[in-house]
Amino acid sequence: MDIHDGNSGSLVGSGNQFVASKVNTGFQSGGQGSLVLVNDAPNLDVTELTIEAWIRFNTINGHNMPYVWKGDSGGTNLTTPYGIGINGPFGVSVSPNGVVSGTPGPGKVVVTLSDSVVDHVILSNTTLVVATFYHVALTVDGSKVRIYISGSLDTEIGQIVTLFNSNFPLQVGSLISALGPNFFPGPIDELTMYNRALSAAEIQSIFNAGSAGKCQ
Ligand SMILES: [Ca+2]
Ligand SMILES: [Ca+2]
Repeated sequence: MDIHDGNSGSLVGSGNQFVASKVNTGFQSGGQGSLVLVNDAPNLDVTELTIEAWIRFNTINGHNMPYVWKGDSGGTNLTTPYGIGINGPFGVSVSPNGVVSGTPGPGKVVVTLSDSVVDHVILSNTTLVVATFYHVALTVDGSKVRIYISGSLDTEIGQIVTLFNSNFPLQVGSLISALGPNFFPGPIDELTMYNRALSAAEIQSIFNAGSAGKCQ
């Protein structure tokens, strides 16, 4: 897993594999508790961000299918400043003060943001389908939250929480907890995080690079 600033990830759990993917190979979780773990570091404590990656889920397998999560091992919303995944068949749940924007449904992109007091869950307008590669980008700029799918703006909503400093590790592909299912069933490729919101033009250009990859 390439992380430009040198936060190295370690493989946790069994069945981790690197599979043929969008740009050469990508990481694929072997199941619940099989992930890339990146320790907490100051450069992961951001107030603005972009998370972008090529993803493909091979099935709809559970409550949620997180592919990036910065919170506790069990997936408690108020422990994570940011998380992104694909919604499963059982909708979403938030804490008593939480806010849900959009309509849950299997195959929706689901974003979780929190300031540790309020959780804001945002769902994409578009429903993604199994066995298909999508480029998905989340941007948070301090006032708006946007989800781009395959280079085009899909969702834009007012930001209601300021991302807080979490001490939990970044979990890629699955939550650490053995309870589940809460893992992403397919390849995650070219995953990149930025400490600013990329522009629509920058995201379009990454999407257009396609299987050539943005780093080549
Ligand atoms: Ca790759
Ligand atoms: Ca931290």
